[in-house]
Amino acid sequence: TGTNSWWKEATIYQVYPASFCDSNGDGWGDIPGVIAKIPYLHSLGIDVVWLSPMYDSPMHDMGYDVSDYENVLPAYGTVHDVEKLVEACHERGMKLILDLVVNHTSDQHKWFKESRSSKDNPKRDWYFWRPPRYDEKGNRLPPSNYRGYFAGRTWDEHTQEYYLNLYAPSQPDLNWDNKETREAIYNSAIRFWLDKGIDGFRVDTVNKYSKHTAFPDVPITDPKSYIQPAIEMWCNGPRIHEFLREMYDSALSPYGDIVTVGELANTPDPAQVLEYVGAKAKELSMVFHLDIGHIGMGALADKYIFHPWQLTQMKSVVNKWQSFVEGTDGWTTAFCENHDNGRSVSRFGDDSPAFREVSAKMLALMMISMTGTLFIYQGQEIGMINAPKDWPIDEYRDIEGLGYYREAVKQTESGADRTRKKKIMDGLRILARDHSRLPMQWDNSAHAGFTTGKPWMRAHDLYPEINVKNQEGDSQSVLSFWKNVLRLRKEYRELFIHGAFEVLDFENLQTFCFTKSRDYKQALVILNFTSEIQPFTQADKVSDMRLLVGNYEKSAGEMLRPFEGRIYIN
Ligand code: TEU
Repeated sequence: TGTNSWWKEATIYQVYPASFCDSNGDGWGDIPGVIAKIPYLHSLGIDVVWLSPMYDSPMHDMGYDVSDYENVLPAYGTVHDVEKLVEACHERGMKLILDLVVNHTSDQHKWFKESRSSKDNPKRDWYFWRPPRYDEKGNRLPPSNYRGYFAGRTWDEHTQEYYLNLYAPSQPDLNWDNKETREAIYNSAIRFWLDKGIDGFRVDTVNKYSKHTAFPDVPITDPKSYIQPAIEMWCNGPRIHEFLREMYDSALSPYGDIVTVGELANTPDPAQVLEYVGAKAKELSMVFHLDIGHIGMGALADKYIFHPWQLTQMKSVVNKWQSFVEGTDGWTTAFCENHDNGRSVSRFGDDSPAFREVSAKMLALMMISMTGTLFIYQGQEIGMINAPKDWPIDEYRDIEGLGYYREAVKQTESGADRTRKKKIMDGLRILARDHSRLPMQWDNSAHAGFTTGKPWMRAHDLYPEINVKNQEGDSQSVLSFWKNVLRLRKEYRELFIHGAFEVLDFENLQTFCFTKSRDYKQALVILNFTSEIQPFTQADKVSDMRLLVGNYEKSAGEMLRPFEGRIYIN
């Protein structure tokens, strides 16, 4: 994790393989499809492709349930296809990173099948098995009262014990406390792919590998339920730094300056984050701070209840992780979309026809001026928006969203909470993970040009209007805008990628203004987050600056137009 590492200035593009490009008409995106689009990504200005899981999997959680780390899901292609993708990237001076999903495997992984086969199987201890408890009436209870992300604890009929799963029952948690398990993970999931020439990993659920293995009950915070939120039982656990340091030393660093970006949950304290990403820590290159995705979400079990939010929330989140790098040896990330969130235009801008393009460009201006490694999610570069509000729940596919929906239906039907079903459905329309998983919109042919077959998930109704092909020939399009500002980000890298961040006029609920500075150079970024005209409160600052870029064609005026964004520079 050196100071001048290549990955600091890289623009990384996340490909969600199921939904990107289908080359053979089976309705699923695939690796040959990704290879075909490498020239497109290159022309956009992308340096690194991050491929979400393409491993073999029963696909209960879209490949975040891996049944074989050393094979590729047949619908996506073969290991050889991934090797060809590495080559295609390297030929153009680009790099490829994969998703490392090693907190859990699928229950179809051979390790788990062995582990569950008997109590004395040599791999029994590779997962967390515990006997049941019983209440006064003799009813069987799980070993502890935790609520997982998608489910509770899971009973195994065969060996009459429970196994731990923080996510779905089909995603049993691996036991990292077992040295043999860790070695198997390093060999199978890490070295196998680094040996094929990939350039690093996005590391799924990076701070959940070390559990409090006595599994004590947590205090009851939700008296209505037996299961309780218990993130403190697995986030930043007792041995986590030992594990990550070992993984770095023995599996990652032997391959040189590869990049690792961890997905870090529930770690609000910057000092604690530095323990993961400080150069001296020798654990990870950087992490995703997920707070931006949480804007407008409920907490824990109320995740999918939408809460109207204020711009000051966004400002404090951005400010926190932008300022994080000042005076430390840590690095940060900049992103506002991924496969676990709704589309940024729909959440933070306005996706109505009048404003969706201008707000996509305004958000692009915010992103390209952020310190840290920049991540773009597929479709963000053309301003893709959430699924239409009138789509019924049957169009949704995500295990998590559907889990919340079914729970809400039960609560409403039983009378426990009559408004729950409506509240969750309203929330899913904005926040569901499905919105980002709709097929990539390439052109105006059937199914957005994503597939010639029947897509696994319905294409957006608006693809005839919002698609790559329309935008490629249009110098005013969202896509052309992104190309331009990604280039400017590199040209003024000292300011945008490395500059010191400062918010101006923090309390203003309509506009987000900040500066990026380095030595005597300064950029002033002005973003109107509303669909109304707003006063240009920073007018006095720009007399000795010039307008570098803005998202309106006609030159800048005294007032800020709806969703107007401008960057001035001295
Ligand atoms: O997500 C981990 C995670 O805990 C969340 O931040 C996630 O957004 C989820 O919705 C929790 O409520 C990662 C992957 O990004 C996600 O797609 C997987 O489902 C999950 O791990 C399990 O592997």
